[in-house]
Amino acid sequence: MVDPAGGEGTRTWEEARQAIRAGRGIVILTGAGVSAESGISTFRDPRDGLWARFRPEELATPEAFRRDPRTVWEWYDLRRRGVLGCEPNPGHRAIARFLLERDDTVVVTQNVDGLHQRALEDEVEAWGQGADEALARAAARILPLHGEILRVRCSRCDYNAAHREPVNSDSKETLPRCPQCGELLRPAVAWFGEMLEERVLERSIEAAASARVCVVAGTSALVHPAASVPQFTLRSGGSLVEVNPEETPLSARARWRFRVGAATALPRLLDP
Ligand code: BV8
Ligand code: ZN
Repeated sequence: MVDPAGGEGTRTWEEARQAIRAGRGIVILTGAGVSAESGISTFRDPRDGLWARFRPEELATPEAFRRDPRTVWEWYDLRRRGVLGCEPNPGHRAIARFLLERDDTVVVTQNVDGLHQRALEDEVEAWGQGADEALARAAARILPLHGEILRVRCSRCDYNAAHREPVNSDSKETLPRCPQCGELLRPAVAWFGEMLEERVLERSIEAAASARVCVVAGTSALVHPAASVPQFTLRSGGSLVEVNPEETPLSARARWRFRVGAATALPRLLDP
């Protein structure tokens, strides 16, 4: 009997739910697919016009920024406006509720859109006393493996700050400059060919290695080292739950696979 939501069957959903709820130590690895239902195009979604003009592999690199910082900033400014115009979807909200409920949960995200953090803020809005403290504790367990698009950092010194203003890429002179040293500012994200932030990667691997279950949602599992994080859960005897309408290189290793969108599957898997 195939479950109307696309899983292998209601029993399978229940099994996966039990494994997640019973497990001490849960890691949730998310990719662009988790933000797709918020209206943010994924990286490998050929349908979306945005990628017809801009190729991530060509622009999300330090070489592209050195060669043509204006076009790179034009692309990021477009994406930043898109992110600011979007809302967290039920998948982000379910992850946020689970993070708030379970202090043994870590979210390792490849997404730079900040929607996990915003979903947390939305979820605690209704809280009264203790909301700020709960929010801070949960937010510290969201690990932005590839950085954050609504932050900038200096391409020379250690300046790093939140930055949501529109960026005018009309000329090199209108691009944002570092207030400390005057060098060009760049989006505070990890580009292809760049090392990830050491401490964030270490914490992600530590969390995965001690997790009983790793939920892998909305990622094609093609980008490394992010795609190797779930391997650490498997190596220490834990299980994978995959949420993705498509097959991925991790599918064969997943004990449960749900071929439905994250906004449908995550509330069903994570809510009490
Ligand atoms: C590094 C920030 C050391 C920028 C990004 C080992 C093996 C192979 C390759 C490498 C390797 N080591 C290094 C490499 C090279 C490279 C790499 O992995 N290349 C890939 C393309 C082969 N890795 C690196 O360069 C990394 N650096 O390793 O440093 C080093 C240093 C020098 C030289 C060598 C090594 C840095 C990688 C970080 C790149 N930065 N983002 C920005 O965003 O602008 S990556 C970018 O891709 C995003 O973060 C994105 O999240 C990420 C991965 O893509 P996904 O999230 O998976 O998104 P995608 O579109 O691919 O898939 C979406 C999925 O969702 C699909 O499966 C779809 O079916 C599904 N879906 C769709 N709708 C839904 C859904 N799922 C659920 N619900 C839905 N509704
Ligand atoms: Zn500087």
